[in-house]
Amino acid sequence: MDTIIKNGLIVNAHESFKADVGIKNGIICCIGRDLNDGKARIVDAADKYVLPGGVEPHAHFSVPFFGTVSCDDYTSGTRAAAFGGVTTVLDFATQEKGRSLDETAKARIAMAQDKTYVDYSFHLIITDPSDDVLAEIPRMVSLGFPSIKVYMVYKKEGLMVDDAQMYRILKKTKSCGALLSVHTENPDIIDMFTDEFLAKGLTSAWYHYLSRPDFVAAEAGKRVIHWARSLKAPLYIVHVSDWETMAEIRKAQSDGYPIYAETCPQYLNFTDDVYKRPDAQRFICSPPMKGEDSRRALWAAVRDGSVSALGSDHCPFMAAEKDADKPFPLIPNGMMGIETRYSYILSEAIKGSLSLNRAVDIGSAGPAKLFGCRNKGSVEVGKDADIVILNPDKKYRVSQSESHSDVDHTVWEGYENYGTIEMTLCRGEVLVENGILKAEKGFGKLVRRYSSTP
Ligand code: DUC
Ligand code: ZN
Ligand code: ZN
Repeated sequence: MDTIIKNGLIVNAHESFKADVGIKNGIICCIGRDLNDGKARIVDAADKYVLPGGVEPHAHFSVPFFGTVSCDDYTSGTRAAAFGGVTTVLDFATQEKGRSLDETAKARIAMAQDKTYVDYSFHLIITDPSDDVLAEIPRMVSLGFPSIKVYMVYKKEGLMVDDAQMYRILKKTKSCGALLSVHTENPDIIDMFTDEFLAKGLTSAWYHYLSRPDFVAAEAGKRVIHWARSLKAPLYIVHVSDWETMAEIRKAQSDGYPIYAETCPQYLNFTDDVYKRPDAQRFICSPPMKGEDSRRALWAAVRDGSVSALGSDHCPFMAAEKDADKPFPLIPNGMMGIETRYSYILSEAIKGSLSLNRAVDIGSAGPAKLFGCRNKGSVEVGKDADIVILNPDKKYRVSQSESHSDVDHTVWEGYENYGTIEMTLCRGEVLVENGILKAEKGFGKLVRRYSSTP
């Protein structure tokens, strides 16, 4: 064996037990008591948790948006991920209109190759679903990209697909075992509110929030769930932020439909109160944070398993861009979170808000399973040795000065995190140890993914 992690409490999505973990050639080769072969590097994990590396299902690296570009690229974004215990990141490859999915994927691989600290893949965002593009989807699934995303919003930005296009995409993804992700908001209603506010000179971040009332996300969510139900098509709703969408997803799940929910730490930790703060513009993201009723409903869904995955929706912009004295529709939408996502939910588990197994499920096993990362998401013989060693007794406060993204501020400043990640390993290699980066840029590999849907 190359490494043995000894005496820790292994926590997976559905079990916790004390054992040693043996690693050989990047794979977990055995799990048992008193492992030793006299040669392996020994890592003592007594009184610590041994967890699967986080799987981040939702990040936007170097994404052109609002006339600028999100400020983390594959290098800085995956560096922050590694410090946050994340060993696999899924971001997005957005189809330029007229371009094939194959070209879209190849261009994205060229951007990421040799640049990442952790393993990676991406969802393909379709913006121009021509017949040729629809016909490409099965091939992309067989090449290892079994997940497609569409926007029901960002109409003026040219990202949105219309209802008929979306229905056709859904039919296609269902037919070839791809999972369709969707950002659900109603663009026409948002534009109507936005125009009304701007005409009255109401331009602050508070009006970003008011331009997107709860029903804007819920109505779009209900529509797409309706279509998915009629087709019995698997559907993943990204960044669920409101109680009403969550209620609709629950109903579909209890009726037996494969409808999955992702939520994000910002919707679990903050409410619309943030839009009253002096730094409210830093919280401009879509969908915005909602009321306490939604926050509570999302927490209930996280606890009872109605939420399958936690995404960060990491899409950071520099403070100067967020703080610019501009009306809200011109402030780039997005916040940081890749470094805090997994540790936040583990911290909440240590505090008692949910079980550790649920935290591992939504932070790692759930997204690995849904998005077909077969070798990820569990501390189990045969899986990649993607492992986090967490000291549950050590607290810290999140601060920008201790963070590893390229962004110059964090909305998580001051959050008291219970538990400290002491080591992140990916395929048996130590990426981060006691706050020191050990990995080489370019260590991360493209993950070949497989269809997870029936
Ligand atoms: N919403 C954001 O706030 N940023 C990135 C993309 C999105 O949908
Ligand atoms: Zn979105
Ligand atoms: Zn997003």
